[in-house]
Amino acid sequence: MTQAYSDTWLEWPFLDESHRALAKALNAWCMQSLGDIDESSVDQACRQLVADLGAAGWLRYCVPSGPDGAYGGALPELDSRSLCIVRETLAGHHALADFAFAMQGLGSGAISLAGTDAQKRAYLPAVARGEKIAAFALSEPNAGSDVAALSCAARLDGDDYILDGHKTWISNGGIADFYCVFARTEPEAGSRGISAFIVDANTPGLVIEEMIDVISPHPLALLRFDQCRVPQSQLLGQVNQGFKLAMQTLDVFRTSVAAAAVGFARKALSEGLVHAKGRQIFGGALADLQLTQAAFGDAATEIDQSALLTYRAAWVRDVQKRPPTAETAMAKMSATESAQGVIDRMQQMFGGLGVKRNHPLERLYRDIRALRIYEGATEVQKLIISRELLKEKKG
Ligand code: COS
Repeated sequence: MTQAYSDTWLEWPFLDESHRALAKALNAWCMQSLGDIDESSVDQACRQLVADLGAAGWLRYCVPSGPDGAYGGALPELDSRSLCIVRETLAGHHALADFAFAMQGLGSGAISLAGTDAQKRAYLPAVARGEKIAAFALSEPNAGSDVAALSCAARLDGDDYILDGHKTWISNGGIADFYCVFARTEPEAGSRGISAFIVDANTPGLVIEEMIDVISPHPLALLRFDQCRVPQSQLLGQVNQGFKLAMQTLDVFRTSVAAAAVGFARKALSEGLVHAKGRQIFGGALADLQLTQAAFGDAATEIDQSALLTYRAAWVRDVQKRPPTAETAMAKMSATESAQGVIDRMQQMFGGLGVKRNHPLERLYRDIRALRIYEGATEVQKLIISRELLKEKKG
């Protein structure tokens, strides 16, 4: 039997047998387990998804395995290609499932990269089992793209740090068990005066000030730190090195945002193809029209371009073992921007149905939008790529 074209990407040289097996096994699990998700409460739906993904073992790809498996991960190191395969596959089934997986990884990523052995043992196994929900708290009302301008303060008081300030757009805010919080430990020192902390959700002084409703609803909150006392043992990595830790964490997880975008785009194309073959118009099938065929030609090519950039970036980190900063930024920018276009074009083919509430294309149209913004907007990715190039050419 000839292989379906839409599966051939799994044969690309960036991936190995373990990735191919992972994609197939996860896809089979999704078909069985992600059919009926009760979304009447997104908070409850996400808690349940984290528990289910944990029980099935998929969250083990969010953390490293550690000595004698002590950190609970599937592999010795975070493997970007596995993270991408999981997100692309989940995104092709349900955006909330992708979200639940992604945030376990991003929310604990700074611990995986820079935590002490004790911190890793305390948090990572529970993240991998789906028993602790993780969150990454970097953005502030006045510091999003310009994140070095953040002002949430952490000052040393005896053996504790005291945190004061706000964090916003915090995914899993309100349902998380702990937050990796980036706060200013050195006033006036810009990016060199930021440190990271693990703050347990029940710490007095950590207040969920507002739950934020967005077009593709998921748990999202504005947090307030009000004299929030955190022991020094919760400092994550070196003092004043938090900005670099945030950037390194994003270098890993931004690639997986690109993969999720590819998953959404593939789903849109697949829905469009089925629809165009069945829909009768002007005495034939919608698929017979050259305008329809042109849309498919563009969509399939853009999806492969994005997927190639995505798995190239993941491979650079996993196999070449060098920081994939520029490659990741290219993948994130290209995949999220082009997925929005692919989804829009496929939605157009459905006419009125495509904008009907909860039609698969209507959902995808909303689900993709935030990916062009979160974990570094497209405009920031352009800056990152260009800085990497200019660094090489000293004027
Ligand atoms: N890995 C390691 N170190 C990095 C790094 C990376 N990917 N990127 C930057 N750094 C280091 C730099 O080398 C520099 O180090 P020194 O102080 O030793 O010179 C330091 O961090 C500051 O870097 P830079 O000068 O480039 O910082 P800027 O303030 O100009 O910020 C951007 C650069 C815009 C790229 C950064 O703020 C950014 O990524 N913003 C988007 C943030 C984001 O994704 N927000 C969403 C939050 S999650 S939803």
